[in-house]
Amino acid sequence: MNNPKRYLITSALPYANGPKHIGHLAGAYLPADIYVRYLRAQKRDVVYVCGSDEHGAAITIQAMKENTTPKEIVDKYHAMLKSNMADLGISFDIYHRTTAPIHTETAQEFFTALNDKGELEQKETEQYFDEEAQTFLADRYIVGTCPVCGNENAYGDQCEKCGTSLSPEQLINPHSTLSGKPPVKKKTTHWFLPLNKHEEFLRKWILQEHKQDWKPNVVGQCKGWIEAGLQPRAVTRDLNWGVPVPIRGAEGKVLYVWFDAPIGYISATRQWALDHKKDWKPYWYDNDTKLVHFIGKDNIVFHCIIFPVMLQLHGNILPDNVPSNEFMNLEGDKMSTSRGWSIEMNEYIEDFVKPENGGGQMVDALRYYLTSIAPENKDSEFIWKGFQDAVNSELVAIFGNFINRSFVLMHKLCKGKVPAFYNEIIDDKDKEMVKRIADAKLKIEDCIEHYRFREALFEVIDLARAGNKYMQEKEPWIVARQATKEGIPTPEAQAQIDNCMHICLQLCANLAIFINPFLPNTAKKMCYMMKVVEKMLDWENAGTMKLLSIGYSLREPQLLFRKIEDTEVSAQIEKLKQKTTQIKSMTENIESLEKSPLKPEIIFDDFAKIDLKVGTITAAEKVEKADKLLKLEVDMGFEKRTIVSGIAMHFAPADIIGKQVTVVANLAPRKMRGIESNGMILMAEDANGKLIFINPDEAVSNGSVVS
Ligand code: B3M
Ligand code: ZN
Repeated sequence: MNNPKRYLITSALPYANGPKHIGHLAGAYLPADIYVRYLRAQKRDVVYVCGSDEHGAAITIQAMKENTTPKEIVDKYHAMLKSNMADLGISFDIYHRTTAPIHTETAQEFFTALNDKGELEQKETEQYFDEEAQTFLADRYIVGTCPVCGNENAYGDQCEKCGTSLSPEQLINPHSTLSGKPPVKKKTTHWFLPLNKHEEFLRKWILQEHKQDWKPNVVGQCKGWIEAGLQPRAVTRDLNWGVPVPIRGAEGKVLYVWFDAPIGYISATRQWALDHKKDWKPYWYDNDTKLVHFIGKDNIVFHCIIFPVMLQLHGNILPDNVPSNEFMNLEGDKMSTSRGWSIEMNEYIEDFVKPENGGGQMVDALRYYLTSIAPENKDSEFIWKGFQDAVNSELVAIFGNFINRSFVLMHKLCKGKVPAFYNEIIDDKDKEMVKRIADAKLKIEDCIEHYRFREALFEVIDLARAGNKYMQEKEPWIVARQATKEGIPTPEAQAQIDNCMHICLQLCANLAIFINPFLPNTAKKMCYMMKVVEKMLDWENAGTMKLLSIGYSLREPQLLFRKIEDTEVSAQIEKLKQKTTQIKSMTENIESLEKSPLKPEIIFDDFAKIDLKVGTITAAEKVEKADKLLKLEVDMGFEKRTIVSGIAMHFAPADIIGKQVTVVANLAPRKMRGIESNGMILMAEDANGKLIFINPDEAVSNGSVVS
């Protein structure tokens, strides 16, 4: 679709269930932002919407993990994601949320419209049910072995290891994530979207109409789905968190998160229109709107098959393209927040974006590296050393260097002003450079319009590289030294210098326009240096040599990028390793605790028989010929006790004197190695066998009762 009247651009709505990593950023947000900034520079009518996906089991399960409510979870992570995206320069026109009332209304209207048209099928089916938790188990509430790759932790809706989309029935050895038990089957009613009825439409729309302009991986995945035979998909769930199914008698049921989330694009557009006194309808109903969904590859089926069927049935426009990205790995392994092998957006912001660490230029440094390794056609890999190389040897040494040299020389050789340009003495090198700038514009446009952002960025860097080469060949500083009269360049020499510097400075201005969609902070800084308003960055100005007026004085150069030090690289790699080991040992701990079985139930009276009291260790010594035993003197407040404890392998006597401990005070005396022990000290033991004293949170008087 060329030259549409308006654009509606979306990025996948991230689940508000935790921080998101830079792989997400590179997949669905950064490319969309580059595209949108480019369109805005072109003065197109464009709205860029996104927001938090706040429904579904991803949220309720996180709430359980954090021992809080789904509402608290989405409030917390929505705020975090919104501010992280803003900090990294993602310029949404609106960052909305699916718990907003306007979303509920929009999603319910959508469902009702389809249902009233008879496009949904209501069916009673048998679904997995957890008898202990008294709840149906859908999606992430059920795990089992993936029938495709054998991953033992595949969810009821998807295997995250191989990406296969699943239904709970397909899982081998299914069990509930709530109780850990195998589920039973129970009858329940749900509404289904009969995808099987729309195969013809999908075949024609994707496999014929978009075969050429969509990415091969997207068309390929869709083809796989269609060929495998489309099945009716349940669009409702038995859950108490989500958009309620707007039908009487459907209480306790909500819309499936993947039904309501993409409608979030529509509700976000509605909210944006309300905020800006605009009409939202053309964006979703007028065929002259170009709708583009930016997503990661795990979301393809929802954006290319299910949502389009919904849109078509509802009378909306269809996406013109779904430029999905592959995954970005990290230092040789899959990026994963849960395993700690990731760089979370908030971590990068914390480590690099604070003003003292670089601020906006470090946002641009990340945007640069992520775009230069964007997983546009195949998985790619973030390597800290690669980040350092990209910044130091491309941004600093090529782009930053050209701008800096141009400004320094202009101040030195042209009195800090944009010099004149003499057509009469233009040579082949000048002509070539001027043409190169005009060509770059066309090339960059072509790349961005076809979602080839890496290539577009390389073209910008190549242009800066060409600028360095041009300057190096023209050597204006040598001209200034050689053809002088009384230390001042001759008029002929100055004219040559002026021509060269004029071209270099116009190139700087062009580079600001070209780099702007990718590195907006850098473009802004360049505008400041050139003393031009940001309006100069309008795309229509690019490709020309008339951006800076002759005689206009420019500022001193500023440093555009700083170098990344080796120590920063090693610190980040160290941090990554520490994060994973920490998470690994925590999980092992939990697993081993889960494995240690509970003793048989006791009644209160059993417990009440134990007299627990706080005491302070006043003396400690090793028991002779007993490696494990320490003889302790414990001040119990009402008396002093001797207690023999098997902790000698864990503590040095000197280290525990003065510690408060909990003592089983009415334990019958027992002789150990000839010493009578009067009581027992309580200890906790973690999965690695480490012992920790159980003591009061604050010092209490000895003899205090524990109950
Ligand atoms: N929240 C899944 C994800 O974060 C989902 C995307 C919704 S887009 C409408 O991968
Ligand atoms: Zn799998």
